[in-house]
Order: sequence, then C-alpha cells, then structure tokens
Amino acid sequence: MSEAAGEPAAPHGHEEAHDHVAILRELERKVLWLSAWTIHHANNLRDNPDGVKVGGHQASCASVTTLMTALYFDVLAPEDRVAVKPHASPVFHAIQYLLGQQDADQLQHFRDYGGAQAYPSRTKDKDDVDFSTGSVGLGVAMTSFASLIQDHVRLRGLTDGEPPGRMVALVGDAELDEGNVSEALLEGWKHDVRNVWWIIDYNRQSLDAVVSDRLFGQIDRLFEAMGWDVITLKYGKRQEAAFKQPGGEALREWIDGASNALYSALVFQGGAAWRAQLTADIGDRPGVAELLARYDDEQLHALMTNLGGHDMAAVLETLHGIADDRPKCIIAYTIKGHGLPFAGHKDNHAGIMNAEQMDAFKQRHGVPEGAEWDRFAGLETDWNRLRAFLDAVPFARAGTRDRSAPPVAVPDRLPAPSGARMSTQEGFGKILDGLAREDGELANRILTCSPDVTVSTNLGGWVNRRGIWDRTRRSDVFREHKLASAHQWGMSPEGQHLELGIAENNLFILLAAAGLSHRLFGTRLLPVATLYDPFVKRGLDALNYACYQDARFIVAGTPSGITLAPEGGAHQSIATPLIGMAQDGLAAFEPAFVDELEVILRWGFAYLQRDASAAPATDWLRDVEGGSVYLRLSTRPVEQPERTLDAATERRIVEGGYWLREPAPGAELAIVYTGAVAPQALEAFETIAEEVPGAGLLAVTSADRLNAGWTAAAKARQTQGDGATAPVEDLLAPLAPDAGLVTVLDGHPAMLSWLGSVRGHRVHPLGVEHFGQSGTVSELHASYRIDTDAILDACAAALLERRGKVHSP
Ligand SMILES: Cc1ncc(C[n+]2csc(CCOP(=O)(O)OP(=O)(O)O)c2C)c(N)n1
Ligand SMILES: [Mg+2]
Repeated sequence: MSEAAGEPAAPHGHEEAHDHVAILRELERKVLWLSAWTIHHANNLRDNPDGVKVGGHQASCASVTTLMTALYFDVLAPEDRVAVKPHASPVFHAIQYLLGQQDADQLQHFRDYGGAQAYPSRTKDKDDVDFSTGSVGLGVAMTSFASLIQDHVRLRGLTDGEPPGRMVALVGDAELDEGNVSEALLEGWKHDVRNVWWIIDYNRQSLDAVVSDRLFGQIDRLFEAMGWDVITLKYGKRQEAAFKQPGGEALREWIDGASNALYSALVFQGGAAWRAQLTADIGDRPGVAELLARYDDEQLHALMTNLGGHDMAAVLETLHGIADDRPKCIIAYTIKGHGLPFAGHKDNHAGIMNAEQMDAFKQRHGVPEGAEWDRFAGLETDWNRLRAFLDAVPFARAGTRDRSAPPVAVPDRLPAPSGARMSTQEGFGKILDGLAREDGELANRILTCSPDVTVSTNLGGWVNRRGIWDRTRRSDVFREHKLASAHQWGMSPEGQHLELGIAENNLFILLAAAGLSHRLFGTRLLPVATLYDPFVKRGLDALNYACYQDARFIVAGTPSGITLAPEGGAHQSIATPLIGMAQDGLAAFEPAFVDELEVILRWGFAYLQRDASAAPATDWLRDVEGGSVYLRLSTRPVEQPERTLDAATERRIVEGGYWLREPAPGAELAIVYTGAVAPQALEAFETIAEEVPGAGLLAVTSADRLNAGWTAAAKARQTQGDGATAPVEDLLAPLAPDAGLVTVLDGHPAMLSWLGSVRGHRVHPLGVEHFGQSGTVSELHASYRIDTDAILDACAAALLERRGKVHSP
C-alpha cells in the first residue's frame, strides 16, 4: 500500500494524552476532509476531456461521517459485514485509506476509469467492500438476507464455528421509500432474522427535497411491528447537557416540534438565525433567554446542530450498548452536509464546494497546501499515537476479509430421469429429486428457494427429501395427523429449502447473499431458485444487483412464454429471453429436451464455482471466471429423443447450439428453434425434408452464449488479429452463403434474428410480440404464428425468395 506522496514525518512534542474518543473525533475530521477533497479533486483538479460532470455527494458523505468513523474504527469486528449507502462511497474509501487498505491513487481517480467507484462495489473497487450498493434499498435488504444465510450455514454446521458477524446497513432515510425494504422486513420477520443493524441516516433529506415530517413516527411503528428494537439517537451530549439547564426543557420541546424544513433552513443559516427563531418561539419561557445568552452565535449553532448522529460519544455509547442479537433499527439524527457550507440546504444533494469554499474548508481543517492526501496532516494527536491506534483497530486487524471456499466436485452425470414425454420443468424437478436421493456432496451444498411457487415449479420432490430450513424444528402437522398429502414439509435447522413469501426482489437478494456465501462466510452454497418466468421482471433490478456483485446461483424461470397457455395470458413472458441474453453475469439457456437440461445443469454447477482470480483478460465466454445461470423452462410435455449424447454434442449444448438434423453442405434452408417449440420445428422440418433435401434443423440451447461467442470472436480478430472463430460461425458454415434461416421461439423474435449477420444468411424470424390471450398451446401457437404452419409458411417464403421468385422488400 503506497503512502500518500509527501506525508511528513510525525512532529514531536504533541504528546499530551488524548483519550479514545478524542482520537476518533480527529479521525472523523480526517474522514470528512478526505471524502470532501476526493470529490473536489475529481471535479476540479483532474482533466475532464469530455466535459461530462463528474459529480459526487459531499453533503451525503458529511451526514454519515461520524457514524461510519465510529463503526469502522471502533465498533465493528472483522466478521461484521456492512452495506454503505451509495453516496457515502468516498467516506468508505477514505476510511479504508486511513486503515491502509486503499491507495491514494484510487481516491485520486474517484469515479475515473479503474479508480474508486461512485458507489461501493464488491467487484470493481479494490478495497474491502462487503456489499455493493447503488440502487437504493437493495444493499439494505442484502444485510437481512446475508444474516439469514449466515445462520443457515452456521446451523447446518457448514462453518468452522466462528462467531456470527453483525450485518450492518447504513441506510439513507429516503431508501425506506423503496418497496423492497419493506418486503425484506416482512420476510426477515418470518424467519426471525438476527444480528442485523440498520442505522438510518435520518438527515430528513432525499435527492430532491426535505422528507415528510411524519416519516419518523412511521419508521418507529414499521420496525417495531416487524419485531425490531428501535433505538433513537436524537440528541448529542451537548444538547443533553443543555436540556438539564433551566429553560432546557423548552429547548428540547422546540427541537422536537420543529418541522424538518424549518430545522434544515436554520442549520443552513447559522447562529444568528437560530437565536432569532428561538427567541421568537420560546424566548418568553422561563430560563430560555438566560440559556441562549450563555452561547455566542457560533456556540449556539454548534449546540443546535449537535444531533445524536454527529456526536461521537453518543454514537459509541449507543452502538456499544447493543448487547443482544435481536435486529436493531437505529434512527440516527443527522444533518445533510454537516460541517460543510451548504449544511441543511434542501438543494445540497449534488452540491460541491466551490474553490473559495474549499479553501476555507482546508484552512479550517488545518491542511497545508500540497498535503491534501496526507493521512494525518492537520490533526493534533501525536502521529505515532494515531498510527498505533489505526494498527489496533479491531475491524482491520485481520486484513482483508474477503473469503473463499474450495469448489464442490460435480459428478460425471446427474441423475437424469427417463421418460418418453416430459417437460423441461418436470425434468428439472426430477433431476433435483434424484440429487436429493443420492446424498452426494453436491446435493448437500444446494440451497433451493422459491417465492411461494415451490410446488408449482416442481421443486416439491426435492423439498420432501431435504426439508425446509427453519431455526427451530417443526413437524409437518398434516403428516402427524396422518392426512394424505404429496408434500411433507418438515422444518428444521438442517433443511435445504428456504421458502420465501411472494416477493421476487427478496428472491434475487437472497440469491445474492447465498451466492456469495463462499466469499462472505467461507463456505460454499449452490443456490438454486425457481420463479414464474414473467416475474423475473418484477425482480429484475435485484437480479442485476446479484449479478453485479458476482453472486453465483442457478435460477429457473418456469413456466414461460405463451406455452404456459392455460396458466393465463397475464403470466406469459416475451421479453425474458432478451433479458437472459443481455444480463451480464448470467448465462441464459432454454433447452427443449431433458437430456440437454442435464448437460446444462451439470456444467452449470461447475460454472458457478469457477474463480474470477484465475481469469485471463481475453476470456470471452466467462468460461474461466464463471457466473450464474438462468434456465427458461417450460411446462409443455415434449416427446424426448431416444439418444445418448456424445461429448461433442454436450459441448455444443453448452456453447449454445447443435444440429439436431445436420444440413448437407450447401444447404439452402435451415430451421432454427429454441425451447418448447421443438415439436413443431421438428414436424415442419420433416414436412419439408423431401422437398428441400439437405435442409438442417438447428437446436439453439443458448442464444446468449452463441451470441457472446460470436461478438467476442469478432473482437478478438479485430484486436488481436488471431483467427478465432466462434461456435456459431462453425455451426452455420455448411449452409449455402445465401441460405435462408427460419428462426422460431416462444419469446421475442429478436433473440435469434441476429443469426443472419453471422454469415449473411437471410432470417425469417418467428416469435411472440404480443401476449395476453389464454387458450390451449396449439391455439396460441397458431394465433401468434409460431406453429408448424407458420414455420412452413416462413420456409416457403425463404425458399421462394432464394430461388428468385419473390424479391425481398
Ligand atoms: C433505485 C434508485 N433510484 C434512484 C436513485 C437515485 N438516487 C440516488 S440517492 C437518492 C436519494 C438519496 O436520499 P437518501 O437515501 O436520504 O440519502 P442522502 O443523500 O440523504 O444521504 C436517489 C433518489 C438510485 N440511486 N437508485
Ligand atoms: Mg437522506
């Protein structure tokens, strides 16, 4: 770790004893300085060739400086994990810098290419970020689900018995508006969540405005109703002392009654304004005039802004006072921009000090010109003492806290079900059921979860064998009463299924936590989740969040498409194939047959466990670094092919496609299909086989991976000049250069349309662009034109066009 350039040697003669709290106050000042300077530097002192505003949030940083200083330098233990509100990223990086876990260079490149990130990022930041944040609300919920996962792995005996960490979120008050926070609260309550602290930065400001005065009462009630202890950290020690003076009670009543807007405005205006307002409002109450007279304007301002969240001693007392593992909501009163010239102003969210203000700020912090990045410049405590203090900080004693776990071996073959007719969803359930029965290490590491669709997505067999996870052992009442049921859902701390209520955000955030178990808790979990495919969109931001932090999981969206027919028009999914393709960190598959699914799952379990640290820079399929897997599965029973897949076909299934019927060299037509439309693709193929001998039938198991391979190979050729070819280029090579491709899927046709650009073939795309009509599968396939007739019509159009009888528009 490089020292900041030019940090001078520690001065002598400053050896007066400072107590612990005084050192923390000094560090707090330094953290405030560094975070403000980092943002100032990024905006004013770096080249900005494209002129786009860099930004940063000095005011948002200032409101949590005390809380974060207290936490990181004093309260937290290495096993604790923290989600920092997005805009406090510079505070986090400054703290890491002071702890020797972050380079000055990273701060100097805040929001720059390769520099410290705008919002704390597990994957992109170089220091010790526990949970990424950025999309407000998600990091908050993450702490609750991480705590559940921590308890899950502990109760199942998968850890070495280390003490449980506290999962801490520093929450912006406006984050509570995000519905996912309430969803997480309710789910946490159901599972009796423990060891979670949500410290609410109650600065009563959001991005646009001052938040509603009535929020405070609601927060209390909301959390208490969910079984949380609410601790209000409202007044600082100076205020507490003033309240004890004659006139003090009136002052407290005034503070309690002041509207958020008035309070904020006075914070901005300062001492004289406080005096005028207080005199007007309570000046005639006994003792008040004398009380006010004891403070000059500056002191009065300091008193009135001495809220609990800015008083180091009060913060420490509160946080150290927590002695049990019940979830805690700590409402810390703060001031947005505390210690900055625009403190309290409602428009301060994106405010950045101008050069003049920064000069004054620098002087106030005693930072000499040129010493802006020095760790200790401007601090009064003896620097050797500061160093010794930092070296002894409990949180940082163990160094970086990112953990790992060895991969779990994946067997050569998963228990693939036999059966002449099956849907991919049924096959998925049976493979998991088979795994549950076999009792191998792979099965023991699986944690399944589903938002109230466990039975209807075919996870019931697995759950019958592996049980539901719960802190306490509870028997299945129906079973005890000898009532017949296909579902025997005993609950126990050893259970391997986490049943969630209907909230897809929770599902994906749980997957984010479970999928990081190896990194957070040093023990491997293989999370497997199911949900109805259309509701992927309900949880989409949370899914993106999970992928962004590199959590590893398998998620099956089922049933899907319009093929879910009688399930109802409202549940049809059209866009999910494109989501699967576009989502970074997620390899999307849509198999048609169960043997393909077995291959994909087998590969998937290994892919989840690959290690990013081994990745070469050029790995385009993420095949070395790994990722998560999305399976789009269907409820349509399909005739299963009688075959044994050879190794080459298995490889192509994973690469994304294989010829179900090989084309002859120079073939003029190929039908390309994905997923549940396989039967009609096959039927259409057999119908044209006579007329178009040599035509091919291409099974696309993953348009996502085929496409990724194609674009990456093109990039490799352009940038490295090598002769890389992509699997899809090889696949389409036998066709005539002007062959037609009829593509078909139960989803948006764009997913396969790009195939035309691979070798210049003309695509006749079939797919679904509208939804909402219920009916039988064949009625809907006919109505939306993805049935056999539609495929044949498209084949005819393709052939006519190629043979020159019809010219394309
Ligand atoms: C999901 C989402 N929506 C919108 C934003 C843009 N945004 C960033 S911070 C913020 C509000 C910040 O208020 P608060 O949480 O109270 O934090 P403060 O700035 O007061 O510290 C908004 C709307 C976002 N980051 N994420
Ligand atoms: Mg706020």
